[in-house]
Amino acid sequence: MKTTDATVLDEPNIHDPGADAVTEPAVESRPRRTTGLKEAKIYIDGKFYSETSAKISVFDHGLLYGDGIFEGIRFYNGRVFRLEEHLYRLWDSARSICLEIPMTKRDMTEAVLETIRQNRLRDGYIRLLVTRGIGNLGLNPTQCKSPSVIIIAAMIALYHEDFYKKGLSIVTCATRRSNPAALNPAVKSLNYLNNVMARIEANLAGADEALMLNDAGNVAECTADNVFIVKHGQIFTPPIASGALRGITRSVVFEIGAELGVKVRESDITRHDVFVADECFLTGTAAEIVPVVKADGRPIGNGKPGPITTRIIARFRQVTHETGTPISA
Ligand code: PXG
Repeated sequence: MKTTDATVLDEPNIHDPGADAVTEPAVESRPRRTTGLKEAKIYIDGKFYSETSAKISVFDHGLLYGDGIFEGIRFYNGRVFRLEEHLYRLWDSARSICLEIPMTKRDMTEAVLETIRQNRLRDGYIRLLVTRGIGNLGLNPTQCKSPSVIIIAAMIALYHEDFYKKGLSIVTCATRRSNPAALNPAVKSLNYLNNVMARIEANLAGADEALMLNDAGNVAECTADNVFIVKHGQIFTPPIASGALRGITRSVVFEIGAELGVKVRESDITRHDVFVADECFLTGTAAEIVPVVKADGRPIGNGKPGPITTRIIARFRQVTHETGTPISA
């Protein structure tokens, strides 16, 4: 598949009534400009489309069965952060579900970079999906002959600085992290309904995030973020076997901990451990590193972001701005 000669198929609507207008075409009920960009160009299978013309078939098993995989990637200051690791995880997800990604990692890298270039962005977010492709209405994927690759670049809705300064509240939810013997949560599949259900629980409880436990009752992670606690100067996070995703931001915390001389260890964590922690924080591509100051109504530590969390956030910001795959050709 060629990725370098991609063209923009649909010109942006030159009669666009403007950003504040709410007029929609009669058959379009989607919100417009969901990328936050005025003239977004979305990559589908080697070509670029405008936001309103970027479409996939209703017979794509990604839609019919959630049969597909995804990655959420950030770029900062003209560089894509940890792109190689995201692609490795994507390829692992694909292998696990017997999905053959129809291009090489090198072509995928170029497709991601070209999508960012086409959208003239230096800082933002990439949603990369590979769907099983078009099949019939049965779930058997053997009819799906050609997987689709979709790359969406968006402006990232930056969280308000208060979010990082004041910290979040989390609640334990009843929805468990899926058992690895069912759909292994290590697969970043297009079926995220389990996490969506957990997120709804947090919303209904008026909390910022949901803490998800595994079948053993230990902490696994939050709905789109890994969990860390700090106790007696050491950092702990649940192991992958607990159901935690092998988060890329999580792995950066291990590196920063080593740099700062703070031990970071994998260990089973219970709700009790969270309640009595000195500090707690979450990590994920979208949220980056964010302090947690309340769990199930209990203040964590003194109810304010802790000193180790604050140091890690500061170092993380340097790392994200100084490293990564350059976007410019
Ligand atoms: N846990 C889960 C279940 C995730 O899906 C993370 C942790 C954090 O991993 P990274 O590699 O990002 O540090 C994720 C991340 C989004 C979005 O909208 C991202 C994720 C999941 C759902 C939504 O950006 N993935």
